[in-house]
Amino acid sequence: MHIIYSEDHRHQDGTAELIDGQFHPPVEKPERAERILAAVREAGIGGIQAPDAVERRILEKVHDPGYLQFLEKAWDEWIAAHGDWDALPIDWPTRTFVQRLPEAIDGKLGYYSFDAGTPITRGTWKAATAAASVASSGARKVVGGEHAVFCLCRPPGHHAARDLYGGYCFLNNAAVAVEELLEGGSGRVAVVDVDYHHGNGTQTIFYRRGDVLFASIHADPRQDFPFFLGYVDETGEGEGADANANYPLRWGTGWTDGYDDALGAALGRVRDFAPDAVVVSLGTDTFDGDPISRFKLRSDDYLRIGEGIGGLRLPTVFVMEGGYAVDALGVNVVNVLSGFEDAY
Ligand code: SP5
Ligand code: ZN
Repeated sequence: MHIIYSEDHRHQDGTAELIDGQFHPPVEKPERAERILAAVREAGIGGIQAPDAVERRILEKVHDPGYLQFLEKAWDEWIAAHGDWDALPIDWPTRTFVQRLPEAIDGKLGYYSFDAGTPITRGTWKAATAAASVASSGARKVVGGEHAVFCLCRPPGHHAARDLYGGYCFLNNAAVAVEELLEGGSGRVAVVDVDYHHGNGTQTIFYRRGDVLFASIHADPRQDFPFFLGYVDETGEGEGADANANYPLRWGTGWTDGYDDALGAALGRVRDFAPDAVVVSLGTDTFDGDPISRFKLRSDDYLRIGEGIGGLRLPTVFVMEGGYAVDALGVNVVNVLSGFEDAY
């Protein structure tokens, strides 16, 4: 399968991430994409191509125009106010507070975000739009007749909602791929999200849509980030009723004691939905050695994930999300893609 990659990902390179009350070097770092690129190249997964720029029109199908303008200008406003240091929010308009966009950059950061772990830097807009371009160009390849494509997106996207950033995500790359597939002639698209964290952004973007199924396997929101979405009883609304399926799993879950069954159930939902194409939000932070996660998958289990998805025999766009154990990141991603190709 073709691989789409942009070296502009490296412009997202924060100085610090707030984890457990302390500033640490960000786990979401350029080395991640470089390791994955080296591994897929060495494994001979397919040819590597640079993307064409995503159209603003597509970004505006996924995101609020005011949010996009904010992201594009946030860094300039931040350095004018505070100087050359990562921009981080510190106040939010939560329950009972008025939801009104402030003038000052500090207020805007809180208005458009949901966590303090996602630094905006000088290169954030450039890197985030490059990742969205990777997803857009990859989906267009599938529209053009390719059976599958791997979009090596970085920064990730599944936590980004219509007008919110967070969870290391700014633009929702998977949602961009969905919109390209729909525009290219797919009547129905299923998103399968196997990142350790619930894809709260993707879920909310499509929550009222009947033509897009969102199925996600993730850490139980009672225990882990993003905490406030990802429960079983979130099943969609309006036209989107019954087109949302969450499979939360407890800390410590491994392949045989929960993950395999949840994947089977999620893929069963996809089959019943009978989509024309699939977008996979591919996170490998479900790995046993991941520094911020608490599932217990082993490298071989990723072959099984790929085989399960390949068994759907549907045109598939893989969109890279999380995965922070850099030494195992390459083999885990390669295993998903080779398992898929073997089963397809
Ligand atoms: C795309 C993606 O995987 N985003 C994940 C964002 C997670 N941010 C919160 C991380 C909190 C880590 N807390 C556990 C630290 C272990 N000591
Ligand atoms: Zn994740």
